[in-house]
Parts: sequence; C-alpha cells; structure tokens
Amino acid sequence: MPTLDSLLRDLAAGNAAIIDLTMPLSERTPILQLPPPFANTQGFSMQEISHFDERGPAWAWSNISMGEHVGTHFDAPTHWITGKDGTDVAQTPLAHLIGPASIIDKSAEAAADPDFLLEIAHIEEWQRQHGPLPSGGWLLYRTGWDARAQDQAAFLNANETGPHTPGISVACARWLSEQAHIVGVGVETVGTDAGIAHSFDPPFPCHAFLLGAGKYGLTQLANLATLPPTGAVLIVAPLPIVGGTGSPARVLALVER
Ligand code: 23J
Ligand code: MN
Repeated sequence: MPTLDSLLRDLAAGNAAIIDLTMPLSERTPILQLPPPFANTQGFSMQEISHFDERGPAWAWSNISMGEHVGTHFDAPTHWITGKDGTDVAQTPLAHLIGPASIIDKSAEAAADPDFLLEIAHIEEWQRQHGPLPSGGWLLYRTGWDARAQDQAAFLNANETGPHTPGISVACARWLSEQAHIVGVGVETVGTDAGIAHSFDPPFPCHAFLLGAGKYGLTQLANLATLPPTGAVLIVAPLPIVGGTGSPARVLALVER
C-alpha cells in the first residue's frame, strides 16, 4: 500500500495518533522577560474588527499582534549573531520541518533543581539505552515545565537573582551543535536556554551554538510526556515570515499506538 494511504488508514484505525505539542495562544501566554537594558517582546493580543455587528453583519474577525518569539515558537538561525548569515524562518528547508523526534526526560531532576542542566553524560547515557539521536530530527528535552505554562510567574520562576528554569550546559550545547546530527532542540521552557544562561560563557549557549551551526530551536512545547522516547515524527509549522528570525508555530507529533 502507498505510504500515505497506510498512514491515513492507521490514523483512522487508531494505530497511529496525532498529538498536539502546541500551547494555546492567548493574552495569558507567558513571554520571556529579559533584564534591563535589553528590550522585550510584545505578548499576544487580539483586537476585534467585527463580530456580526454593524462593522461586519455576517462575519467575525480580528487583528492579532505578537512578537516572533511568543508561545510555542521556532527559532531560526538568523535570530542569533552567530547565525546571522544563516536562513531566516521563511527560508527553512521543508525537509527540516518534518522529521524524527527523540525525547530525553529530566522532569524528576528539574523538579528537584529548577536550575538543572542537561550534560553530555546524560545524552551518552540516553544513547546507550535508545541508540543515536535521530539524524535529521529533533531532540526534545522534557523537564515538566509545561505544567507551569498557565502561570507566567511559575513559568519564569524568577527571584532577586533572575529566572530559574532548566536548560542545557555550555559543553552540552556545543556538543549538540557539533557532534549530533539533529536539526534542532525543542524544550518546554520559555527559551531553549536555562534561566541562568545569561551568566554563562558564552551567554545563552544554546542560541549561540545551535543557531550558529544552522540548527533550530523550538520552545514552550506541551504534551512531551505522552511521546515515546523514540519513534515519533514531528511536524513543525512556523509561518513563512519573510526575513523573520522565528515564528509562533503549530507543532504536531505522529506516534504509533
Ligand atoms: C532573545 C534573547 C535571549 C533569549 C531569547 C531571545 C529567547 O529565548 C528566544 O525566544 O529565542 S533566551
Ligand atoms: Mn525564540
């Protein structure tokens, strides 16, 4: 049977399922908060144009506004100075937007330590159990942080020393950019870097190394807990914003049941 026919048959029969990894977009969607003197992104907002009224008797529609990096979103290489000569979001090769995904689960560690960092040794341990990271695909990093996404304060988890959210160490970010044959890294937190990554050398190493290597970031993912460690197929759909450094994205996973 042709591949797409058998996929549709398996979906209809429940042998395969579609899982939404996207957080809903609303005025309550948490956004990144950089410290002064840095400028910050706008959040999501919606302004009604008409709602079955004199402004449009048979139709309802709205304007929306938001930053490129709001909610579940895609980071293109041009987002960072190290990747400034790379592809913008509209130039992303389509083959990079559908691919295999593997999940590394450090939710217990992140619950015990909000500054938990993924290290090369954790990836090596994962690879001993599950095989190599998916070539041409995504490493999805589960931390349990999606449970906090309804509450900006809990999600950013900031105190007088700044935000405390789990991330990836400098060495591991460098290793993922240089040694792993992945197209990108996806996380549940507000950005791919740890809350304390402003103090790392280099600052924000996930952004610096991965985007500098032409790879991508995906943030604020939901429902990673429902995915198997390997075998899911990720469909990443950022808007083709011409010249855009990123975009809110619908992110879906196909899994076998
Ligand atoms: C700009 C500066 C620092 C960070 C970010 C953006 C993001 O997390 C992002 O959304 O790309 S850490
Ligand atoms: Mn971003």
